[in-house]
Amino acid sequence: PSATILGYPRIGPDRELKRALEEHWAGRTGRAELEATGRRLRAESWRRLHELGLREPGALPSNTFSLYDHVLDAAVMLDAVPERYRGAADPYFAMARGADGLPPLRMTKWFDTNYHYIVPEIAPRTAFRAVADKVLGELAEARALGYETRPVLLGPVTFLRLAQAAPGAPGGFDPLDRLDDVLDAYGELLAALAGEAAWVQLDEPILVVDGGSPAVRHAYRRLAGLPTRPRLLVASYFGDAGDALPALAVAPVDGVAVDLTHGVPRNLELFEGRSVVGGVVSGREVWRTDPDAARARLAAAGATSVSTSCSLLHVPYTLRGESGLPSGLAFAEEKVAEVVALAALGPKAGPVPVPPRPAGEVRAESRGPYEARAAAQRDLGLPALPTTTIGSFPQTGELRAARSAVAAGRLPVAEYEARIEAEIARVIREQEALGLDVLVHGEPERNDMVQYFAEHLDGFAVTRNGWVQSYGSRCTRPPILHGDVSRPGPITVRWATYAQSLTARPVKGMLTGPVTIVAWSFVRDDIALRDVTMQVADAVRAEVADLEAAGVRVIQVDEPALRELLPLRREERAGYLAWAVAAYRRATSGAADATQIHTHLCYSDAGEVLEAIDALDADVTSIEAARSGFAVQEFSRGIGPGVYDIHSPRIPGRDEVVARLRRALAAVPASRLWVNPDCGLKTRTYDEVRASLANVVGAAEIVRKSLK
Ligand code: THG
Ligand code: ZN
Repeated sequence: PSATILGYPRIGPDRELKRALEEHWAGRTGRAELEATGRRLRAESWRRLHELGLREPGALPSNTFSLYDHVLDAAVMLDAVPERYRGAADPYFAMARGADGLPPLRMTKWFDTNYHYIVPEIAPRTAFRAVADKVLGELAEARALGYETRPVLLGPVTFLRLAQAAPGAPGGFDPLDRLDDVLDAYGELLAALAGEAAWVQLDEPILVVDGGSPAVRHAYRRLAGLPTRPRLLVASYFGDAGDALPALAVAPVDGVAVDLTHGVPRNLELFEGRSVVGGVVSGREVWRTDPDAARARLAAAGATSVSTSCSLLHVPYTLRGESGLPSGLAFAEEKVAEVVALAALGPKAGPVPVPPRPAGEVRAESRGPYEARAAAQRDLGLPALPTTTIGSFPQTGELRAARSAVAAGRLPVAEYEARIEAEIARVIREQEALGLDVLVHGEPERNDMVQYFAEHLDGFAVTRNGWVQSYGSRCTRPPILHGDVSRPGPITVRWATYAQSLTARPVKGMLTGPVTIVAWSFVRDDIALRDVTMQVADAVRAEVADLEAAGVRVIQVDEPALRELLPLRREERAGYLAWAVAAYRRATSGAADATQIHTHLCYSDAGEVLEAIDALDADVTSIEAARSGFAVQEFSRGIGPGVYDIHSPRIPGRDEVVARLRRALAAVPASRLWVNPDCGLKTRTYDEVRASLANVVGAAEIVRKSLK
């Protein structure tokens, strides 16, 4: 069989695109310099992929590069640019990031990955047309370098299903209502590509989520029925497309790509005689592929080509340059080599391994009832409407410099720790001066919280340069959870107790929850995710116990990724939420009733997970609410609806916060209402933080006086 991949990272092996973008946005470089960096990165990727063995015509994908996001690129390709952005100096970046006075389009998670895309906005009258310059440009660029590529386009059904209705669209309008008009534009694109490329790949990951069969059938009958077009490869990924395959198979598309990493989908026999691209090398995990299992799956699927399960966008570029990592890993380049090797070996019938099943039962542990805990916590001496913050304070340039200096051995550890203590002392003084009730140490010792815990737990490895794009120019370096997780010793206790030693007010210990730690890591796949999460929960539980023993009376265990791990398929969600809640409770239920447990979630449209949030059984939940009409009455325990939006530099007025608190008091009793910003403060400046928190504390005082 032949070898290919569905897509490749684009941020650059050394994050060259990130730097180029940020220089450009800062106004230090022009568009031409940015484009030149893009061209260099594309050329280098094709050269490297060719060198690794993707040599047949059409094996190399093109149009997988993006200056910001491939879904935004698809909107531009269809000219679905909302009118209000058209006058901006740069409409593309205005949609992505906003421009003076113009907020950006919404951003949300790309299926169940940690990548975020820009949500296109579709109106009943959006005038779609083909804008083919990017796709034709990349094709020509590759050809000039000697490569015949396969252009990759986001497919029409996924594009419309991921889009949102434009503001002002009539109620009941669904972007999918515009399918025929979008298909006209795809028809023009395919006609333009007909003489230029033998194959085009249309990405339809939506096929694995749920039916949408009529739209799929209709779309591909029309596109495959076009008189002038390249051959069409429809790519499904991120799961089992079995249910959607019959609808696709009735259309005369020329090939289908399927995710074979967790089994072989039903109904593939409907594609007999056509190309079946077998995605046996995971594009989103970092483990080496078992060649026997992969070959057995290729055989069972009747695959004619070997590929990755999805784009390699979700993994770092290469293991070269890394050290101290466990064996058995493969990043993007190593995965390409696996694809090439498997194609050379070919399929071979054999046993197909099944994914590991979770061990044992999940039981959610519990503490005493909320009322008993609230009574036991009364000696904390908190006023009504207690004020607090979510945990982080601004990270200064000096702190970041000190962290990299100590990592590089240029700064003695004792000197680094002294600087951290000085910063903690400063943050405590700031909070006392502001008059906050429950203080935090400010997290100066942490950069990314998940990275920080991974560095202090056994069973994790961290990379030197394993960056993965999160959105636009932003990246994370996901830790690799490869072994049994355990906690060799206390992690946060020394900083929390140091902070507590400086003040008579309660200091809140700050931990990350087990679900978020696994959601933002690459996780071993030899045992069930649930069982891995329980190991992490035990490590967090031990840290909670040590904090408590050291006299910390308030402990926050954040779970911002609780909703992120929600399975794509509806029928799997309840099962997931049950174990996610059990893991959180395992982490927190060892705490005495007198210890106050807080949690924080970074979103407000909790919708589907609202019950699960309640089931976490935290004494206090802080949640984003500043930007939405969040329903505080849904909570039966302490609740801190964020009183202002920290994602914007705007300082909230005191009266505005008073009004928010009064509105909240209409729905929750004063005994359960907390007063806090809607997220951590690390991305803000001290000036913004001081001014905002002063108004928050002032507002709480005013409202407190008017009680009773
Ligand atoms: N930590 C981790 N994963 C995450 C988030 C996180 N995934 C989801 C969400 N938050 C993604 N959001 C962001 C926000 C900011 C950045 C990355 C992901 C970011 N990164 C720095 C950059 O690219 O310049 C690098 C940070 C670093 O040095 O570690 O700003 O919060 N794990
Ligand atoms: Zn948050």
